[in-house]
Amino acid sequence: MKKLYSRPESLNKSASGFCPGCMHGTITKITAQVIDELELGEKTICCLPVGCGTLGLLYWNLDLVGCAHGRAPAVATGIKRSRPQNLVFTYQGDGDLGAIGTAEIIHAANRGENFTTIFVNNSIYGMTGGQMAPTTLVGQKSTTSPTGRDPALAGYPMNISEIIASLRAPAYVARFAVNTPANINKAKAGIKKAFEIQLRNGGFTFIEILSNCPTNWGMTPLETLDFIEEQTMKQFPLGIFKEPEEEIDKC
Ligand SMILES: Cc1ncc(C[n+]2csc(CCOP(=O)(O)OP(=O)(O)O)c2C)c(N)n1
Ligand code: SF4
Repeated sequence: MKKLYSRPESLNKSASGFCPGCMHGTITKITAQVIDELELGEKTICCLPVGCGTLGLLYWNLDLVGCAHGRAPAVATGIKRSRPQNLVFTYQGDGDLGAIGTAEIIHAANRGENFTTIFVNNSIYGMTGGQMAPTTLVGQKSTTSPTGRDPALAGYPMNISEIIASLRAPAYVARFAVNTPANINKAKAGIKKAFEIQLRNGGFTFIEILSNCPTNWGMTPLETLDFIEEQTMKQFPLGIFKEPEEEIDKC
């Protein structure tokens, strides 16, 4: 019988330690599937963040670098410039990328560095217990905004993809979600496209993926998927914000 589904080669055979229902596991899996499909497992270097994505140190069967909080784009810049033959990507949460690491991601994008960032936006600091992030929705409760985010005190959520797409250099900037099987497939296609652009030296590619945090949102996994559809997407609409001209010509 033909085997249709198996664990990607780019993942280790360890059990997941992500919380039950957390979509970090799915995003990790689809990224590993893309690396397998491109047969790039031996050539890929992943720069990991601080946050729940750090757990990837246990899961990825790739060359890995654990980076200081928010600094993965700076590390990826050095690696890709010195090893242009490798596929290089960062995997970062919204606290890591959109708060302490804002300078690193904006300037790497502005320089048009030829690596890919996978930005997992679950609108909260997951690993540290659910504090407000720059991406927390207006009115969304967190441990540091127990009555909901108040723009008068904390400002409005930051739409990082739109900010990056406003820069001249980035090649491909898109936002996906992983709340339905169809959206998971689209996110996987977006990751593949970003990697393919990098492989032909097309410049900086940025994939934002709307995700969840059942533990700190205080919801069941299924409730979080509805929340993404009904609330998160209002603030963070899905779409392609920037793509290479030749891709647009093909459409
Ligand atoms: C320099 C530094 N500051 C703060 C921390 C504490 N810290 C660890 S993870 C984290 C937030 C992670 O949130 P996010 O990036 O959204 O990832 P998630 O866990 O939600 O996937 C923080 C603030 C740290 N480890 N290092
Ligand atoms: S704390 Fe949140 S983001 Fe982290 S593994 Fe658990 S559910 Fe996922």
